[in-house]
Amino acid sequence: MSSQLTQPFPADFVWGAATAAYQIEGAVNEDGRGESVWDRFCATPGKVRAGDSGAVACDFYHRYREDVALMRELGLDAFRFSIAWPRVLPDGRGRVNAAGLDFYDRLVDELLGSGIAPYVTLFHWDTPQAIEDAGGWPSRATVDAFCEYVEAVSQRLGDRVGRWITHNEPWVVSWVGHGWGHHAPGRESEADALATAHHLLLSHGRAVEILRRNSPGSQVGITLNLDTPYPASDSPEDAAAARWVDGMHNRWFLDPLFRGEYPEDMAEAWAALVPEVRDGDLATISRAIDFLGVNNYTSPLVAADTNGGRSRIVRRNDVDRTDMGWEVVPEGLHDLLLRLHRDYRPGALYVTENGAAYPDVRGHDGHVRDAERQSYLEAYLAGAARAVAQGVPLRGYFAWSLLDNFEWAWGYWKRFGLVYVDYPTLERVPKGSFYWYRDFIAAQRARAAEEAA
Ligand code: IFM
Repeated sequence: MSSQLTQPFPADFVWGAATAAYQIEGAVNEDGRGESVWDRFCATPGKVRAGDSGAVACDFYHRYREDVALMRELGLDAFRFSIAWPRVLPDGRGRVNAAGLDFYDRLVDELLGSGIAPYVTLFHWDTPQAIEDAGGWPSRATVDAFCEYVEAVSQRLGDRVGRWITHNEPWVVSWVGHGWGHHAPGRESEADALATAHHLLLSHGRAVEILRRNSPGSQVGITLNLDTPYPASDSPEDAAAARWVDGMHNRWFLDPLFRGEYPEDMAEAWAALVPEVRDGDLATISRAIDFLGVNNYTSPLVAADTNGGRSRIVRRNDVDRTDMGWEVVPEGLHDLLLRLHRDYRPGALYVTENGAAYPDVRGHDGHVRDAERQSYLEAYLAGAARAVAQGVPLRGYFAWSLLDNFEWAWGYWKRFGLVYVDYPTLERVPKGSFYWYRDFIAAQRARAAEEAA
């Protein structure tokens, strides 16, 4: 049981772990899967560290039964995974590949048979290359293509999937993939980034309507990567800089989703870049959803940029860092949850990702000791528990990630898993944090049962 946690989580709190298709599945050329932008990006020299790719990854495509057994051992209530659009529609649109859907059908049944609820993300970044070639997310036509894909998936799985997440981290897709080119498809255009953001949001709203029709009774949400930008001082300049970062990371997505409008200050600043927003778009984007998924790892300290920029991130010297260099700021998650509840009132919230990379090694005795990850998780869970005690309707928590996996442009160098993956053999080795999380979940359940008795 956590030393830091003072408040217990509610009895019906959902305990989970999260993954994404391209990061774990491998089998990129099997059963009719088409090419994705990540296959292409990985094959482009210099884009991904050490030339790594998701071609094999954790081979989850073939080993999912073994991994579901690990989830059972953990005592998970839920597993969050994503569906690869190019497995379902290899050409992006048109022909549906039944063999691709069969895989997810088998996975969903395996989970349900194990008492684990599937939380399905529809888009976790693997756009079909054919869609990119036709204009990609900066093009409005991709919204229609995404809807075709959502129709196909929800017609097949809508009877058994109870939780749908339309998109994962549209900010990352927009800025990291289209604005700065560090992720697939590698575009470097601010206008493309903002067009992508609008089309992702619009496709989310359209998908909500499709999912309600094809998967009645299910709950639908979206996952955003959000943080708490703290001003570095009390000065109005630092406050304005933190507000800018908040606008870019958070409000640009939250305001249209929950208020049906883009934030005025940001829209003004980006006036020359924003794409066409047609009548009705914002009503579609702000269709009612059942929950907001929150991915949070760190929170920045922000100061005014004296070199003429809008803001500058200040390095903290008094906090720990993960192997990504990300600062460990658990109060950032607590403050974020409170702020989301106060300002946007989503009916329910889930932490759909939280976790840390550390340079794990397997000891001579075969064990992986990752005390730092355990402390990280304990501290963030304590922050989440405080938010629940303060009235935030947080309904579940998903650790990122079940397995070490393909960490995008970092390749296999960064390990986020509760389970160590020995890539040459693909052997799974539960880390210390795996056993800690298992015991933590069990202790939470025992405490809730005692209170109910
Ligand atoms: O691995 C990613 C995941 O795909 C999206 N959220 C952040 C994780 C860690 O970088």
